[in-house]
Amino acid sequence: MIYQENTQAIYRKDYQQPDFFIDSVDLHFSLDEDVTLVHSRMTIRPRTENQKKPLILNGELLVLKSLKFNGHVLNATQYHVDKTHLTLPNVPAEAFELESIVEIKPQENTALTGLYQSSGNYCTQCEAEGFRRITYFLDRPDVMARYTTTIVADKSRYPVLLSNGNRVEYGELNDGRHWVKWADPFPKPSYLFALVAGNLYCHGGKFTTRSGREVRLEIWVEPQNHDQCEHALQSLQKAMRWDEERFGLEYDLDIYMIVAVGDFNMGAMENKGLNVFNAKFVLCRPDTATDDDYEGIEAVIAHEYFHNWTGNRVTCRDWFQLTLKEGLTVFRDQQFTEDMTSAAVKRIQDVRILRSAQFAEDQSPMAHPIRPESYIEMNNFYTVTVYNKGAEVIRLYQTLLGKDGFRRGMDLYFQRHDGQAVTCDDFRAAMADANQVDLTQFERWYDQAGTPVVEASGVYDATAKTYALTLRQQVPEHLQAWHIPVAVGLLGKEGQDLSLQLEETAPAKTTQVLELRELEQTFTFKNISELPIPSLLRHFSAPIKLNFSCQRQELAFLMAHDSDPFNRWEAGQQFAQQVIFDLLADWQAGKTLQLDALFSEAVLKILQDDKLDGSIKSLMLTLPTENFLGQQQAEVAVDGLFAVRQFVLKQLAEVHYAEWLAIYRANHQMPYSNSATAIACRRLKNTALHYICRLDTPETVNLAEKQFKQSDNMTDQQSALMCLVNTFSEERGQAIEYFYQQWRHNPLVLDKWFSVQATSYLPDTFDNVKALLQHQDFTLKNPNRARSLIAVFSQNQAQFHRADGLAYQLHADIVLQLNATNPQIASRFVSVFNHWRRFDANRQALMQAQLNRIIQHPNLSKDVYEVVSKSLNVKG
Ligand code: B3K
Ligand code: ZN
Repeated sequence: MIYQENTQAIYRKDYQQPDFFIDSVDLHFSLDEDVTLVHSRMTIRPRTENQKKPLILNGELLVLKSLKFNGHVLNATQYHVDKTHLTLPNVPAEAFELESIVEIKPQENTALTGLYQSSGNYCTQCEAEGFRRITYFLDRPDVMARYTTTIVADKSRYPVLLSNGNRVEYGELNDGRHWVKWADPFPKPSYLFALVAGNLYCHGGKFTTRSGREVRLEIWVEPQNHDQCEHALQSLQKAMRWDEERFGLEYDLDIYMIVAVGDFNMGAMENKGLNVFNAKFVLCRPDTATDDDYEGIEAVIAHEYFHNWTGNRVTCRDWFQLTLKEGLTVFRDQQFTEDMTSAAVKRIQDVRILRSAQFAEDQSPMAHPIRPESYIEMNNFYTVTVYNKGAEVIRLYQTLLGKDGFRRGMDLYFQRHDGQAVTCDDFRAAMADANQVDLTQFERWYDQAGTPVVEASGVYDATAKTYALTLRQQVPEHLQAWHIPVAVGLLGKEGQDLSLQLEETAPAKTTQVLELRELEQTFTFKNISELPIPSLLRHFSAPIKLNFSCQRQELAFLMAHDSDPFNRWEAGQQFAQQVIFDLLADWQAGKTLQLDALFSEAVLKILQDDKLDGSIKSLMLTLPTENFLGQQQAEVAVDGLFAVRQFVLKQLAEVHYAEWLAIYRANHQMPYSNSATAIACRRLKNTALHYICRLDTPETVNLAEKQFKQSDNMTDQQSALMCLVNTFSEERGQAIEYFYQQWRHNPLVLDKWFSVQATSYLPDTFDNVKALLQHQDFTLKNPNRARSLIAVFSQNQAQFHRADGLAYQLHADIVLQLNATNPQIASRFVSVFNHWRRFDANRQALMQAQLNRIIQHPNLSKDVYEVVSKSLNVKG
């Protein structure tokens, strides 16, 4: 299904308003096993009077059957069709109606964009540019139309027919088919269009808005999954309530539908009134889904719901503005989760993702600002930079303006732009105007790629009782200083927060937000009566790298005392990192390794701290990942990092064995529930089990095996399986087989079975992955399954980056296969090679060879072409 792709870049600076608008579109789908007919009738209006512009509609993989202009059939000389457009050279300068009939083949659609089939049901994915694979249209977000949609299909095979808005009419035909007509009263861009047809079960509920309107909620799933919907429904209800309370935003239609499908390229899609979801983010039951799955579902349901205002009611003018809706909506879902669970735990998890994935992207040839300047394939820009760094940038507004100031900005944004397609500048202007502040310099967060680096140093003057903190940003030559809020606290000898005053008149606080705008600024705190230990960048107040040289004693102190839980965790991570890098130097010099006693003692203090919440404790006991550690190096020391990290884990397991066991036992008794307390117990217990199992003795294997067999929930079962998979025991193979037999008929759990094996750090992992590729249940056609094995393995640093390059070769083979069937997934997978320049010469050469092989492949999709050409730095 690949046609010769146009690999020309599109630039933000070239944006032009559309020449035509489409005010309304009436769609009619006739779904048949062989071909689907799409009939569209559009009312089109030129943007300006007397304009003489051709009408150029987007369309791909469509077979045009007929075209009518104001009711008259057009002959082939009156229009032009090519692979990507339908052009009408002469159209009048007033409103007209255009009617087309096209043929499409959803059952052959393996790219999963446009209209396609999943488990025999029909569904759509139109963002970013999939609608053009359904019918000819002005497929761009600044063209907003009112839609009506009629779906006709066989009643027995497709009893459920859904689209956006309200169901307005329905009926039956005498040939066994039936039809339903939907009308969406809200004008929307084409990327929010959705259609679903199939045999689906409805888990229903309701929500009463604060103004008293009753909204019907429907979760649609394949019938066998009927008992896995309640958590999704409750998550939706919580999100709806939260958005009313926090932002004053109410839902606007009488019905809200979510459909779970098994084959989906991403997490979910916020289509107006009819979200389509990857089943992974809907379905759960205690025995099939982990605690992290439950939290993921709540977050993604909330995210898509929040888009109804940030994305749908106010949408993007063009795709360069993607972060306008995504950064903002991710920020909103993060705040929601912080409120529903624990602010500190959520913040730590978000920062871990930001650092491991987004900071890495900033170091790669695909680095881009949150508002990119150009793209070849838009789908390549649904990135951690646009999403997660975008969310950090939104958080900066809130940190600078306060929660109330941020809310004032949001209110003004909706007041000004409801129903419009706007830009990031419009958002920034609303924030500035509502708070009467100047946010000109703030635009650099949108313009400049890269992670800002800030150096901090402090001077205490005992006589003057002042502490002067100097912050210096390292700004690359072609860039300018960022506007960075740095939240700061100072700790006294007893670990207490000191009261901080910057100016005589300003109120004293224990955390002050300093605004760094210049290359270098010094902030002086008064009345500091003892030498303080600074706690910098509290709650991770900006997406930067902060360098501040800290003694190990100070890190241990912060780790034990900081009142900011994020920084308490951060101190532990920095401490661990220092320890690991020192050991690495020893390892490289061939010396015997010995674990730092102060570090081991600091870990013990955490283990014994009864006041610490189990979730935080478990995060504090988790070492930085190999991926993250590798990023801190000029050249990733693949084997050394692996060896040293394993050494530290095993040492900690041995030295504190009694404590781990005590923690395990104390937390193992708790019966299953979905409460925060029970989740915290499971997290802590399973962290302990992982350490215990490092010893790989008959007793530790036995402990894991018992938990594996006896647990009544997937969190515990999966954790135990992961422990066993990393042992050399006989029980390992038995557990793998047992789990397979137990769950082979549940695709989402079977994905876990593949993933757990792909994450193993045993030396046979690559061979095992190769064998799993041949497994009867493995397929590249299903994105979840492909990710569960291939993407997961490619993140297993030591095993994927084998020095013989065999894993690279296998990975490239798979990328080329996927290139022909699902370019979006292929392009995601190939991105792991973006980091090739960060490795040693041997691995560089091996990865580069694979990239060269890929780029020479005929019929490369533009998705893959863009990533690989940037990676190799190919011009043109
Ligand atoms: N807006 C969609 C992502 C669409 C990705 C298209 N390649 C999901 C989300 O961010 O909510
Ligand atoms: Zn989103």
